[in-house]
Amino acid sequence: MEGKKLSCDVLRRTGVFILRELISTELASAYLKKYYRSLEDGSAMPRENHLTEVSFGLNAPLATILNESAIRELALQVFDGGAGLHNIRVVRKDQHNVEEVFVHQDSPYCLGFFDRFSMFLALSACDDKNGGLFVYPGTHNFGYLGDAGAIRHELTARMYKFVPSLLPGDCLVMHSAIWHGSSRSRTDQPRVMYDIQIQPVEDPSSIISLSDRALSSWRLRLENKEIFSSSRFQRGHRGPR
Ligand SMILES: O=C(O)CCC(=O)C(=O)O
Repeated sequence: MEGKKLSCDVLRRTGVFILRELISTELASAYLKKYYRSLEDGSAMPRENHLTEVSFGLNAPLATILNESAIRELALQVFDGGAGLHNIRVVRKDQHNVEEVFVHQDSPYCLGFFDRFSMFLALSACDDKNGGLFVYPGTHNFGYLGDAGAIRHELTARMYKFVPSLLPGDCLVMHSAIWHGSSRSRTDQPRVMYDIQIQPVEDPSSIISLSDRALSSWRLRLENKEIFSSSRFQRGHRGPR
């Protein structure tokens, strides 16, 4: 489930693949500095109601990662020349938060169709000690489970738990329906990674095209409250925390 070259076959079967050295350590370190500057100047903001998410807009300095050729090429490989962006953010643990994130799927928190992968690009070392992600390979094959929330411990207790150790520049590609979480950080070493969520460009929830193919004409540019008169978001249920 890892290498310097993507195996689409392994990725599709296990839902997980680690690309070693997707970007250079120098580039990862430049983006880590940019991340800290963005927190200082307010162009990236920790999100309320989420333990680890830092949000920023597509015009923010941190979003230029999308122009890096290694990122584009990987996205195009995963989606056969037609990738779109669902969302981009940073997820981090540091002195402000070291807590565990419960086992969950990301799919229920996303829009559009279900064929989607996160490219978790490590800007710092990310491992079990500093609260790195762990995943249960193959669990995306169960599909969407019908609700959002913490998956029962009894269900994963006897499953193979994959806890990758990532170095700056490594990238964990993970299907959004995979059951995953992260443990409590036991060090003062920050854990910082991008989450670049990619999908077929034709998915109406794609916000930009990462290929030369156009976005769907079915793209619905409405806010949650413009669509629903009552929904779980409006009742305050936001994300896996
Ligand atoms: O940052 C983490 O440790 C987990 C984040 C995550 O899985 C999520 O937000 O869906």
